[in-house]
Amino acid sequence: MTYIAKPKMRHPGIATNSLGFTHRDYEGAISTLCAGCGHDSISAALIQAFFELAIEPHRVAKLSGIGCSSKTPDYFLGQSHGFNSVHGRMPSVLTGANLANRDLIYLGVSGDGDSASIGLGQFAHCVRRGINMLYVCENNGVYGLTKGQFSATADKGSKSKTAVNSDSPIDLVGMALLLGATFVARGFSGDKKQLVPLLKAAIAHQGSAIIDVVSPCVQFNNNPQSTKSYDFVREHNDAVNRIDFIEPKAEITADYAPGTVTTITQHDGSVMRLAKLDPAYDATDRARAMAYLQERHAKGEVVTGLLYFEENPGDLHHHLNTVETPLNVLNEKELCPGSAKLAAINDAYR
Ligand SMILES: Cc1ncc(C[n+]2csc(CCOP(=O)(O)OP(=O)(O)O)c2C)c(N)n1
Ligand code: SF4
Ligand SMILES: [Mg+2]
Repeated sequence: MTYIAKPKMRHPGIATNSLGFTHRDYEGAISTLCAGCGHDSISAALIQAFFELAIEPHRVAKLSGIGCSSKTPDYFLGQSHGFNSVHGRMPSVLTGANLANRDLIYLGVSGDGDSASIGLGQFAHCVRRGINMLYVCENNGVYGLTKGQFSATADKGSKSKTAVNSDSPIDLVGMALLLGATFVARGFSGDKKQLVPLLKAAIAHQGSAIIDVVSPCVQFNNNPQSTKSYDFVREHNDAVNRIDFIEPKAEITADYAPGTVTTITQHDGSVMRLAKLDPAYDATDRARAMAYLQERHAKGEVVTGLLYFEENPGDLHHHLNTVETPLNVLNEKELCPGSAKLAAINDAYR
């Protein structure tokens, strides 16, 4: 069975958010993934983030490719728009949907095979175009769905249940930095306390937000010699900061020692408070972030936290100067104003 509906019964005293929605209103079908799969923890973190942000589910469009990770949008936000595309092709479908209707909140869910192997070109172009989206890569270093072959994010020398990887890894975080993403973070499915605020801040970000989430595959890549196992990440996690996310209307209370906290206001008025765990780390310096990642990777560490952030990001609509009205509600005359107008535009380029 690939689809199990959840029972509709709920506790009468269940907590609600400011819209009156319960946690259940942000859930989906019952997961059919392996018990203990990191991807299920990411789904739970997404449910919590959207519930706490009190976003109406119909305002969200969730898109994915193919893989265990790409199946997960079925397990959260059951009342949102959803599109399960072809392996590695989610970014172009998301780009098209975003161009047609800028009013939705776009959530791309992908795997390391989906994004770094077959879909690497698609990933690169959608990041460099600055699509306003949250792109989550659920990174286990293997193709879980097709029984555990190494993906392009597997570290050199890392061992899965059946093989040793001899290729150099692709780091999607490093690529996202290089390609101009304006919000770049890495999380760990086993650290919900860190992941939920990162997701919330990325959803509020009005630009291209990429979160690579190390998400162990318990079936094929959770053995002690794997660098994507629960134990390895717990032992080698270098968290550069802890983020607090405060919504525009919420009261800001200070409970950090001065000098260790950076406060950043986002475009929508929400505030991120960054408690620096590594005082030398500056999340607004792209070049430094890239160098830091390389240095720590060479030492065998997995850097997590908010790695780079741009306060006024701009997005593809901003770059293209499109109209505020979503294109999908414009009528034919507005979309195609006729040959005289076209001739005038062409003349302007002569
Ligand atoms: C065009 C195409 N090529 C290959 C496949 C076979 N296939 C399905 S899922 C998958 C890999 C999934 O890996 P990943 O994106 O890392 O997701 P995971 O299952 O690990 O979460 C592959 C190779 C496919 N479905 N379509
Ligand atoms: S095969 Fe791996 S990635 Fe797929 S559901 Fe099982 S644990 Fe998760
Ligand atoms: Mg994978």
